Amino acid sequence: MKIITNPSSGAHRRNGDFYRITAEEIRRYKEDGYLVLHDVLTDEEVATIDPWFEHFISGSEPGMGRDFCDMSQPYGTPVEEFKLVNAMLPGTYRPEFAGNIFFRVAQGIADQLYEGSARMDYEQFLAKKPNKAGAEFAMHQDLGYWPKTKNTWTATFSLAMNDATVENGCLQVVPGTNKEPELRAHRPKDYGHGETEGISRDDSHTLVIESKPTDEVVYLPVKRGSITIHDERIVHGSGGNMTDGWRKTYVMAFRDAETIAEERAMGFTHSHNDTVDWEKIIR
Ligand SMILES: O=C(O)CCC(=O)C(=O)O
Repeated sequence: MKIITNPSSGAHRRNGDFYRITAEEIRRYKEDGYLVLHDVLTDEEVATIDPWFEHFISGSEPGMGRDFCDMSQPYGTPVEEFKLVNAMLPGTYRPEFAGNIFFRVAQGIADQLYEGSARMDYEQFLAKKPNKAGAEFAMHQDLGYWPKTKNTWTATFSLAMNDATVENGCLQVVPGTNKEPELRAHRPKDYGHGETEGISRDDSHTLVIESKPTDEVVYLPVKRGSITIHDERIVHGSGGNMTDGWRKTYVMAFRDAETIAEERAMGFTHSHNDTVDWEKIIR
């Protein structure tokens, strides 16, 4: 099992809301499609997000529709049976949460990666319940979920709200897949019914790809307050939670301002309540 870390990063990189990354890290991110940065937020800073996280993951925010769902099971799964709890767009539902410390620090890192054109596109809270082997996030490429746009670059930040470990289902990536010339085929997850015929994105938001025998997974465990960043093409996902505790992460994606405008013009906001015609806008 290969575990990737980045010991030279750490709290010494912070100055106010700014977290400095090195030219070598920018080069590596562009080459490898992912990056690990340690101690990006302090424990106290993450603690300011904790109550929001609990509020959304417990399903306490009213009126979310499909934006409160399980990413490992079909829409309509009873809440008490959720394994991989997903709350989309927390700062849209509660604007007073937008502009939080994670956003401010991540924006500064995104600006270093993409020289000033990066804007926040969407965010989500993900939480794997304890002892849920099925709380897997199926392997995918993020671009496989999204409509076709002229520009595709994306930096997706994932802040560990608690320690993410191999055992509780931390992020896994397949290095090199970010350089594959073609995006892999994605299909709706079949939830064990044995066939995907007739299953659409209206039934299942979760998409899956076929893994290749050459795919070599590496694991990105990170402590609370540390982050991973991945690009839009790298094959990634995460395993089930085999521990007695939760795994909690706060995902925030940055894209070019024009790309976001293009998405919105298609009616695509990353809300699972969007009523886009996938046949028309899928890549
Ligand atoms: O952190 C995870 O479990 C997977 C999240 C993911 O696939 C993503 O942020 O694109």
